[in-house]
Amino acid sequence: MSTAHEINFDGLVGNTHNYAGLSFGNVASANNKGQASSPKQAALQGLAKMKALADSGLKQGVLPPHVRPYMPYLRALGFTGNDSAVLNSLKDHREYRNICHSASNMWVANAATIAPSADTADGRVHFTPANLLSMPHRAMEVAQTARSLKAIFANPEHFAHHQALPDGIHSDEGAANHTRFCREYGDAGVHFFVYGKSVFSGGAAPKNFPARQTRESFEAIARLHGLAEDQCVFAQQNPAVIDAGVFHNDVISVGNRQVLFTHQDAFVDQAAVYNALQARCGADFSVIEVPRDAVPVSDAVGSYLFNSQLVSLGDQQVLIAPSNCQDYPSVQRYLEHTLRQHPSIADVRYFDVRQSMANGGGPACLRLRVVLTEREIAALSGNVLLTEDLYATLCDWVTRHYRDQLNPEELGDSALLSETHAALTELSDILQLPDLYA
Ligand code: SUG
Repeated sequence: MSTAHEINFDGLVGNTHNYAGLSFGNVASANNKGQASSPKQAALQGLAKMKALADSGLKQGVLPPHVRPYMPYLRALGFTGNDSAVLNSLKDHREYRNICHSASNMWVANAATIAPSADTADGRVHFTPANLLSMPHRAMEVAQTARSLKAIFANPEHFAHHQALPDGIHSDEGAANHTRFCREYGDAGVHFFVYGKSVFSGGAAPKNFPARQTRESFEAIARLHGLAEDQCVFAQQNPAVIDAGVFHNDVISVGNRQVLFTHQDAFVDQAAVYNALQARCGADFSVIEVPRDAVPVSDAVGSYLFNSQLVSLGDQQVLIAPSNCQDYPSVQRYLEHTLRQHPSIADVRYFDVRQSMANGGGPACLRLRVVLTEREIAALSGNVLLTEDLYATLCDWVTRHYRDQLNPEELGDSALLSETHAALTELSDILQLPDLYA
């Protein structure tokens, strides 16, 4: 075993952050459709969370936003002429306008699934970008996600990159449905893959909202990453909670090291899921289960209680929760009176990420966890680990380039595309990643 660290790489919010109601099955996205957004506040809220975690002694990375509006999408659909002409045509194509401006790439928990080198057959860190096939505005993230990951994790001695999975049988939303359990981060881990439905086996499926992750996608990823069978546990989300707005498992569960924090209604055959995890992880694995009588699923979805980050500080864990949890009495009671008593939880800290939350993205959606050894950290490319300096530079960059407010009718404005180009050209210099963008 070698010393390894969990690094949270957070998505830097892009300058077109807006509320277009694009995600069917995501309650917040539907409820806030058409509201004005603040890209500047959204990005600064995200950076403040990153800074606070870095200040606590955790390693924190940054993943860059994508170029939006995404012109290759529009050109592939037959819109022609120069960029202004293409954007001008969107006046009569509101749906395409909204899709190509989405800043949804900020939720990097959906960017990829990752296996650390301690777990893989060839001893390298493996990355599979998510295909995000269930939503058009998300499916267009794949090319840039793959490019960004290859730019940062470039060294082939340590990092292996797979292509996104090929088709709808393998609909894949990445780490939002994946948790790795381990004693120390450098130990071999157990991969917990949670899916919404199985295409081949049939069985239970949600009735109203889509199941965005298939079992077959995670089986393929386990094969690609060279994981042994006894390192994997597959579990199905309870279809009833998908229908209640739990569109990813990270809306109802979070895990870290040897702890799973979850809701009583999260999985199909919950007792069997716990037993399988216990059998693979060993005696010190534990579950903190929130009973439905204490927190109903509707409050879990509204507050995003489980979209918290569970991070290790020394031997204890700290819950990094969205401040929206303070608006729900049941959640507040649970966190302040029950969870704080738990021997493995040292603290609960609240963060205001309301700009992201209004699109259904809490603290955990904004981060992609990558476990790296010290040698692998030394092999990273670019200036992507958050320091005082990088934080100050990024805050200044956001303040200069981002709008305070973005109204839905401003989407399609070609000035916004020029602002994106200016901002991202400078960002690729700041992050010292010259080939970041095409
Ligand atoms: O895919 N929302 C994202 C939120 C992703 C949250 N991620 C995790 N749970 N890990 C989604 O539904 C809304 C965009 C809009 O409506 O404008 C959106 O894409």
